[in-house]
Amino acid sequence: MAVAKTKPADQLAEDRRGAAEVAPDAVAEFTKEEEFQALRLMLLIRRFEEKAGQMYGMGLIGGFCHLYIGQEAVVVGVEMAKRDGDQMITGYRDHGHMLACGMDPKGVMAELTGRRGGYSKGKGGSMHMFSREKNFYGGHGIVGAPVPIGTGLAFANRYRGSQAVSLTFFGDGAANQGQVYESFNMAELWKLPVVYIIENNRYAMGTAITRSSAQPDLSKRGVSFNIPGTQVDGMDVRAVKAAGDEAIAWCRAGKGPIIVEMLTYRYRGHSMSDPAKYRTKEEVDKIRTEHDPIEQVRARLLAKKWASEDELKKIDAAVRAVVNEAAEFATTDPEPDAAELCTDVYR
Ligand SMILES: Cc1ncc(C[n+]2csc(CCOP(=O)(O)OP(=O)(O)O)c2C)c(N)n1
Ligand SMILES: [Mg+2]
Repeated sequence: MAVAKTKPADQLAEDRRGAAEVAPDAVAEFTKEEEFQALRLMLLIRRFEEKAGQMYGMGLIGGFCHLYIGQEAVVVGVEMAKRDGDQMITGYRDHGHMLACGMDPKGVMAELTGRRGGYSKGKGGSMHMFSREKNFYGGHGIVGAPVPIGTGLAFANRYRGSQAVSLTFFGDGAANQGQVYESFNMAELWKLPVVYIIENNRYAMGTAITRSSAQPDLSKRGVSFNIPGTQVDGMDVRAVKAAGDEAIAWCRAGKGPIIVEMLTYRYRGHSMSDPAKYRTKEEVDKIRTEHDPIEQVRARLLAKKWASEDELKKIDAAVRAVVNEAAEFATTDPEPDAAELCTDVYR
């Protein structure tokens, strides 16, 4: 059965002058198993990020820390569409992507606290983690940088004759970077298997998209390169998965790159040091109450009687236990040995 694909209407209305409306296409409903899978993974990211925020406040995490709270449906829907071997790469708002790829929450949290058991041995921090095993290629602090690298991954896939697709994530702010368009040109010219996933959370640090972008419909950014694009309700994990399925199939069929603009929202400031004074509390509250990606799944599970409140509480408790265990590890694991200072360093 199909359901109407809703868009976060208020999100589009005032901020997206001239933007194309999201077509009310039908989006396939999730099976019971898919709803639970999405719920568990989105909850893991939400609880992990809440804990990271607390630990940052307690001085246990140093350096930059950009939380993904509010955007969970984007990476989870894409993860549900991807197959073994497909790669993911993103910017600095990256903890959700790592967890979605199956990286160990302990290793991610320990990297945030700068401990030995962290993915970069405690020397990389929030923005610099990788996992060849899980096909996660970072974790990049330079805005726009994942785009040429993700395009390079797609080139390698073509060159090696593999069927893998590069899932390259970047933000609305990054979409105005020059290197993005050099990458688009090469990707279409060589028909590279890359899905460009633009996480449009409406802000680049404190700058709203309408103040920075002449064309705020970012799905159209590939027009001059003949790269097709779609706009998706990035708060509805079902819509994200459906769009991911289509985009990945497009790439695997050898048709070249494709752009998927996910309309999403971050609830917290840009980073832990941002009080977010450039937007109203009402704006944030409205999205949280009307479009929260996790609440949407919970509401459907309850309405369909696929789960009771009690069962949902148990799932949340189990997820919290995993996150607490990660936090415990990240605060008891030793710091790297001083001798590590000069290893993994290019001279
Ligand atoms: C090349 C470069 N320019 C500027 C910065 C500083 N900076 C860090 S994040 C950011 C905003 C990017 O916003 P967006 O792409 O929308 O991603 P979001 O933070 O919303 O996830 C900027 C300008 C940077 N890290 N790299
Ligand atoms: Mg942004």
